Amino acid sequence: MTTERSLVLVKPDGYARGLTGEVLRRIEAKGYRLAALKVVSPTTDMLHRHYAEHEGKPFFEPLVEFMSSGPVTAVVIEGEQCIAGFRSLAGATDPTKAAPGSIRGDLGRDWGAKVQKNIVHGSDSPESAAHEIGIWFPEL
Ligand code: DAT
Ligand code: MG
Repeated sequence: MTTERSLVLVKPDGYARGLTGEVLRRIEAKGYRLAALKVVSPTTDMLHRHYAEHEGKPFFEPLVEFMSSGPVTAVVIEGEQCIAGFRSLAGATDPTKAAPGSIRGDLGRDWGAKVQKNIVHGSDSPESAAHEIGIWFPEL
């Protein structure tokens, strides 16, 4: 079995609040390896490709606008089952419902915006991970 990789983003809210280190700490404490890491100001083209599955949904344009609002930290993490493992560390999409102990549950909240600002993104399947790593790390 090959070691799995996942694309993690510390979103503009997490970056602006100085939570990048806390997110990386949790990933490393869990035991995953940081295979690549950079601070990026994403283009709308990158974000449209990254969030293509959500095109047409009511939160799509607010999501792209939010993700364009400042730098993000993009990370490739590595380890057996790290895709599911990071989704578990991240917690539920809605930060109000995300369990305490998870990144979104401990560090996120509802801010009354049209899009949920929930600190982190993590790939949801090996196919998404390969697609997303290609967008954020074309050099890999
Ligand atoms: P996840 O990031 O947990 O994989 P997703 O892929 O369904 O969630 O959605 C992408 C992002 O869009 C999510 O992190 C926050 C936002 N979002 C999702 N559903 C939403 C909704 N119903 N209302 C507002 N924002 C939403
Ligand atoms: Mg998703």
